[in-house]
Amino acid sequence: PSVIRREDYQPPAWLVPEIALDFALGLDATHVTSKLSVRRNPDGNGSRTMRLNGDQLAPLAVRVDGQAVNDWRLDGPDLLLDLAGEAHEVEIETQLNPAANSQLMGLYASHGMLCTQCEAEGFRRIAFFPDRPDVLSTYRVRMSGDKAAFPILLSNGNCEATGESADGTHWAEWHDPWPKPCYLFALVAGDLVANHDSFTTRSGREVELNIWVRKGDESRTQHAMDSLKRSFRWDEQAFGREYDLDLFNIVAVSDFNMGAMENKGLNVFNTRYVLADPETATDSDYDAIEGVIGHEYFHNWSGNRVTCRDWFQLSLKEGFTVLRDQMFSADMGSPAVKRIEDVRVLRAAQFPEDSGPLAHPIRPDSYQEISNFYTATIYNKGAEVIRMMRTMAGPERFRAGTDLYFDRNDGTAATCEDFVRAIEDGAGLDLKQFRLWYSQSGTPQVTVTTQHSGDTFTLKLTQLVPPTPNHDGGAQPEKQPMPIPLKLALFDRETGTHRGEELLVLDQAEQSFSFAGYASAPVLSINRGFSAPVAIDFERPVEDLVFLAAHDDDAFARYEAMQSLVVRHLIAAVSSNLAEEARTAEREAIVQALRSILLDEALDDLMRGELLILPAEGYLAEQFLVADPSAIHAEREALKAWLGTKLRGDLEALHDRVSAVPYSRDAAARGARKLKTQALTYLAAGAPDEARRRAIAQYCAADNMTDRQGALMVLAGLDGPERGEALADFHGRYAGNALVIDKWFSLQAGSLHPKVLEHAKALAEHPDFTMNNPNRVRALYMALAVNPQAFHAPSGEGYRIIGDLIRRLDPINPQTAARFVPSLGRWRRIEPARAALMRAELERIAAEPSLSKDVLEQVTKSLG
Ligand code: B3K
Ligand code: ZN
Repeated sequence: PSVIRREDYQPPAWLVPEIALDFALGLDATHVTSKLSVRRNPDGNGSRTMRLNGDQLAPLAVRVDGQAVNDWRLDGPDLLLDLAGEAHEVEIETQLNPAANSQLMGLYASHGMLCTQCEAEGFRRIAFFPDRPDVLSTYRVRMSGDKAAFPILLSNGNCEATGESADGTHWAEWHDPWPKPCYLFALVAGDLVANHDSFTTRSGREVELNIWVRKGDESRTQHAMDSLKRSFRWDEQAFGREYDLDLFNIVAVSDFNMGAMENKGLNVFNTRYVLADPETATDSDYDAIEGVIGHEYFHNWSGNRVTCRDWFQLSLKEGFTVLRDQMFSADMGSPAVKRIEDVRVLRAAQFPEDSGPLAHPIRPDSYQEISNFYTATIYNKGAEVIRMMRTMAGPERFRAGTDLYFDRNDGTAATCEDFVRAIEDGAGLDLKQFRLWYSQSGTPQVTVTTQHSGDTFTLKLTQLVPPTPNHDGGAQPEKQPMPIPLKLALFDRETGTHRGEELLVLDQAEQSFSFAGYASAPVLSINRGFSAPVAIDFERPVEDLVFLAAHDDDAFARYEAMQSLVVRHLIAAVSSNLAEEARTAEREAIVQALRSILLDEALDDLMRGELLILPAEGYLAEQFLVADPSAIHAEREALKAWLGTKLRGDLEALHDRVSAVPYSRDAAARGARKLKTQALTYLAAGAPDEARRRAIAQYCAADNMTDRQGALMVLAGLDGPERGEALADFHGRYAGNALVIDKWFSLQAGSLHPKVLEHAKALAEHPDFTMNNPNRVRALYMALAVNPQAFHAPSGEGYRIIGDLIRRLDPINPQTAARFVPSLGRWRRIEPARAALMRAELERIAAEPSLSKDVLEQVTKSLG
């Protein structure tokens, strides 16, 4: 397999300042004519040869400066052309079959509509072109097609002309004045209706906003539109960024490989991140829509106006834009709750990446298939790294840094180094050593020990960045210490208060920090707000955790204390070094802590809900060098049952209280709904009959999807006739609503029911299941892959189901298939019997004769 390396970067020999594309549209035959004005790059290597990337394209005609030529040649999928002069016009014709494009990259058909996905390397499936992000062009797009089939014709920028022909076709011409790389090109043609609105920017530009959906879906677009307008306003206020066109279009597509795509002026979205109403979308769905709408909009500056020089710089736009969307969502809702959720995602998705066979730095040094690098590391750890710079600089100075970054790099394809330098210069920080965060992979482990003598409290901190494989010759066996910003506070045990938060930067392997004036030993609260994406190892008395769980004024730290209390108990219980008496004592400590959270009147319900969440099994597994998933599952369920039994009265009272809160979208009502289902979850473990009764009542009374889905989730995990009845009712009620039917699949595949694997196999045969829709595939199989008791069934059947899926899906949609490999790739960290089964499954995949580059890279790295 060919490996692309960051150090091999060469500027392009030829630039394409302008491109004109002409599409004669048809679902199974689209004719494309591309006219490129090309110019020799003064900073290039001077080669006469222009490389035009292609992927399954055949050139029907090639013209240079108007003359047909035939001295072009193919180099694999690419077309090479020798050009003698300084500037030429290159024209190439190709023909595509969008209906046959099941990969959903390039131009494809979805429910009779045509749309594109070009990032990262999809444009080469549409036209021969130097498909690399450092070639920026202004685009003119003309498209024509049957007016009845494609009444709406959209592309980037502004529509400049439209017309009709006598043969029933019509056409439109679009022009985007902003130069862009081809990965930001988009085209949509279909029978769509819009929610129209407008936004006036701070300098008075009137922007037309449209959210385009299939007929019948328009009533579910208002939340997305409101989120879009809030995003426009927020980016002006928080980052000084204003929109730069008169039109902003969003199109919702139901067949889509990921969440959404930030094409200039024409964002294409998975329907999942657009459509919502209370009846069909949960509160989490609403939050996700707001976050993704914001994310794609914010890319207009962090991604489009300033783009990436090469794909190694992906985190330049993705890490920064994730940070921006996190800050936006925090400002729109509860910053405390948002921070806790973001850390939970990081720990669930990114920490395992960093400690597994696919570990890579946020700026990788090599890749085989770039689609495999749209990871939690690039996105979420990338955001954490920039957040640390912000923490060290403070908000104002950080803003000066980002202003400088946008100023300096506007209109260019930049690097992570450009970003760091702008923050250094604009914020006045020295980030020399900090750059290690870009090149070293692995989650740093910080060990804390404390000492108190006289009136001085001393903190001894050590850091260790574990070795990581980083394939293709880039292994990182030894790491250097990195600057780790740690926010901390020292609490007085008597008063429950502290003297103010401090920021320490640990930048050596080992360092001590002393604090004078503490006559009695304070309680340390460290890594407050999760100021650094590290794992903290701190042996401390249980009383201190109980104290912090009750008193810490930093919401994240309070959550963390609660989590630690549970994590350390479960680790001890799983490692079976807990005598029965100690186990009971520890469980009782957790009961007390949870009870005080249930009863604390100062807490809002959204935050109370966070504090009630038990650490995920995946996160617990991470705490072991080699994990036994059955033991973790059993201990965690046993604790849940214990809590459900001991707190039954409190939980029933809670369920009664929150069930009386009427539906609204305000924080109090959302908090009530979150707790409603959490109460049921604990009761289901400790008092199943009571839970069943309440879940049925909640299901029947539900006037919103949050309550209905929550109740159904609980019922789906329990036995009894109500289970089947409720599932059938749900399916019948929402037949035809693909996003809700996805939930129906997920709930069953993700359930605690002992027969979950049997259910999953039956679901794969259900008439509503299809391998051609990524949302449906993920609904069934991703839910299963992240359901520990199903995936890790001792028989290996869970592994087999996921392995079979990968092999069957790869020829249809390699990008989506490759996303399932990392679950099996964790074998080294799982007990030996299962590890062998997981490995065998990977080997079975590897033995397939013609694997995609995507799956092949993930499988070989996971085995290697
Ligand atoms: N930039 C796109 C991701 C494209 C993924 C291609 N495999 C969405 C986003 O991050 O906003
Ligand atoms: Zn993004």
